[in-house]
Amino acid sequence: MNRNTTGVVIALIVVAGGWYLLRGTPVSAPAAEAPAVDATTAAATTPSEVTITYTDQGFSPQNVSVAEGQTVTWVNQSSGSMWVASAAHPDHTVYDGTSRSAHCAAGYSGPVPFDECSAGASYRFTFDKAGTWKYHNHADASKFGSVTVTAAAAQN
Ligand SMILES: [Cu+2]
Repeated sequence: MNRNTTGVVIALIVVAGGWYLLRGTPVSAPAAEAPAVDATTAAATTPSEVTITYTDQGFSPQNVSVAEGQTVTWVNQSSGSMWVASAAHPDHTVYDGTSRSAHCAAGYSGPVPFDECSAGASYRFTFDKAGTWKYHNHADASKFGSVTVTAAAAQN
């Protein structure tokens, strides 16, 4: 008798709990926000983040343009290693003037270098200098690309 009663009580709790949870489920997902289209900012429609994939064929897209302050993410989908680094191989001095032996050293406290400093599955870098910055895969310098950073437009 006690077992039966316990079973009934548990069944009721499960049913009531399920009803409660389902009752709280929205019937439809909230509508996605419509992208704001503003002719005055048409030139600045670059997404806030740009993703570059690295495969056995190289970086894709190979050349991208971003605005100052934007972040680029590289994702390794190749069968080998990816170590994104500023030109020029092997010292990687072009972006910030410091060499790999300096900016990849333990204890380095200067500006964040455009150098992954080791191979990894993905790498993110935020560009805060205008210019065209060439980079390559330090683990396979025959693979390269560029990021063109345009100065943020002055706001009136
Ligand atoms: Cu290199």
